[in-house]
Amino acid sequence: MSKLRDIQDVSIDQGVQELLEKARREGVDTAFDRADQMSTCGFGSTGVCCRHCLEGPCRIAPNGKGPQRGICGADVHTIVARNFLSHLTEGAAGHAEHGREVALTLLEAAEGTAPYEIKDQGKLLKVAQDLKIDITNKEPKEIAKEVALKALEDFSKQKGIMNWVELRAHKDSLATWNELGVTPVNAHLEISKSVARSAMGCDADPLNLVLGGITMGLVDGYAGLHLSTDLQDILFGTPKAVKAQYAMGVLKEDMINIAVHGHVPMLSEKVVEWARKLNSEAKEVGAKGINIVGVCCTGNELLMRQGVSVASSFSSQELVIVSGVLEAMVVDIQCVMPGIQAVAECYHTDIITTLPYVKIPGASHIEFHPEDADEAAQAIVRKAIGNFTKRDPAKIAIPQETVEAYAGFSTEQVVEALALINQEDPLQPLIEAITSGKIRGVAAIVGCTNPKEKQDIGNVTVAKELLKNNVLVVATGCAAHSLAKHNLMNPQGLAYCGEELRQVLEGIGQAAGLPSLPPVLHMGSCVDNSRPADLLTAIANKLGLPIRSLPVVGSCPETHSPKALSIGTFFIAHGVDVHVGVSPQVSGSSVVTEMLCGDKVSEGVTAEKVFGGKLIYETDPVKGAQLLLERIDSKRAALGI
Ligand code: MSK
Repeated sequence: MSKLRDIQDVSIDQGVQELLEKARREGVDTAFDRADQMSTCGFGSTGVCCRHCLEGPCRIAPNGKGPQRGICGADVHTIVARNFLSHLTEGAAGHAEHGREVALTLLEAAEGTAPYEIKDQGKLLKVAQDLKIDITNKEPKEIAKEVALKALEDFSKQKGIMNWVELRAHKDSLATWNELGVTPVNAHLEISKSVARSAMGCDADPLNLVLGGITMGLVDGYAGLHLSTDLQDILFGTPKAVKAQYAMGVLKEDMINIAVHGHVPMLSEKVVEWARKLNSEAKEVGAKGINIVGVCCTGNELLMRQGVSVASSFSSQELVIVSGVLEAMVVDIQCVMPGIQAVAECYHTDIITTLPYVKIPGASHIEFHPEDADEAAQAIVRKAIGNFTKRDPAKIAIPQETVEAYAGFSTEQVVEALALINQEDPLQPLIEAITSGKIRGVAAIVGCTNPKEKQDIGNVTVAKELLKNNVLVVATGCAAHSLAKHNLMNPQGLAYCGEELRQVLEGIGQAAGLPSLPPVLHMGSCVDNSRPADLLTAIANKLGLPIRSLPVVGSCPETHSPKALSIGTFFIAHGVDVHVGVSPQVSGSSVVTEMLCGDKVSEGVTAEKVFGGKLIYETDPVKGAQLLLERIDSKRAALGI
């Protein structure tokens, strides 16, 4: 058996270290330790293993020493490109399914069959008008129904382009995609086509396969990210600045703790509502009340709109249970480790799955459908209440540390803050700061944490390097958890900012009556990567420039999920350079690597030549940040600023 890492090498989060030590003491297996025991497969990690049919699996030998083609004759470039496309398809499908479920919920809310309000009527009207829906003399519910039906067309129409591409895409980016023939018609059609073309005996052209991957990035971006954010804001409210607490210390010994985990906010919003309503029942069993804590992106969704505390990002999700005070972990979709059930069986925690297509052996299942959301949420909260007295006092240990963080920076909230400086032209102060060099560029730090990496170190290091160099940083997903836990979303983090950036943050903050904006702006969950994209589109429109020419970059230092690859591809398709710190599993093909990572002087077709942005793979976060700064500077130079 491989040696396990010292706990200090697993995470830089003190609370995670304490709980991992406890888990090891109690003989509880976690993802961090399983990662240490898993040897890396040289074929899979370079993308050269093909499992698309039953002739194989086939593997291409490195350095020409062994088979150079699969049994069907596919060479390494076809195999790597096809595997890359499969990853992107999986990522896009996850987010598209998220979008479709939100659209159905909006439809049911509008028809009165699901118990949800329309919380942001202003956004509803704006989206409806932008979709060219006639809103004259119509009730909000009528308009919401038409918006929901427009959204559902993006999963069914057979001609034209997706409605949300027309709604949200920058015209120059769209012109490039149309010229290449990669603009999606509808999400399901494109995902189905992508699965079909990846099958044995279909698409064998690496370039064509990578272009298919661009379509998957756009499906993810528009049917997943933009559509989900827009409709979730309409249903649950557009986030505004909010203060909350992060880290494992948000668990409370004297309260009933319920973790909400996954991605889709329809159920978790109801769990929060019913936890408030059933507080008196919690007191009857001896608890002071009910404490909801967030994990992964469900955590981000509730944080952004309700200020709910966040306990854990992806890689340490099992350790929330190891605290011994978690009565229930409620999960929906994506990033839910099957391993949580085995951990829960060592404590009194109930794992509750809620969707018919996401189950875990041994877990409880309370099925959720929007129309009976209240009943499901009540049953979940009552199940947790029933567990409170089953705790084993000998197994309780809650790390003390919590960290204060400011979140809730939707695009609308950012624009509102800027409007306090220039009401007529809110984007102007930001553009002036970029043009003058006070803000050298803008970076979105996004994506995950990964059990095989030292948790938080990549996300935090890239952020600090960029902040030090006066780059404005926004964050989403589990990367936002890392940055919040390490004081980059509260005033303490201003110490990491370059002098000029700090002045800008203070200037905007003081206009809003605060000492400063936080150094990193939390824009939300994975699907909320639509928010930085919206901000970029607005800036590009204002300047009359394509997005590809702006000094903006993305970074995903600790990703584990194919969803991060499809989101990254969405940004590359706009001409934004994207850094990843974990192998995207394409290095087995020089051709595919060159297409994605090559520069302007590379031979052949590259993402940089076609779109103006490329993939940057660098495991060292300091070097990764330096490469991003170089890209920012070259875009500034091209603009003459
Ligand atoms: S939850 S996709 S680990 S960000 Fe969105 Fe976190 Fe990555 Fe899942």
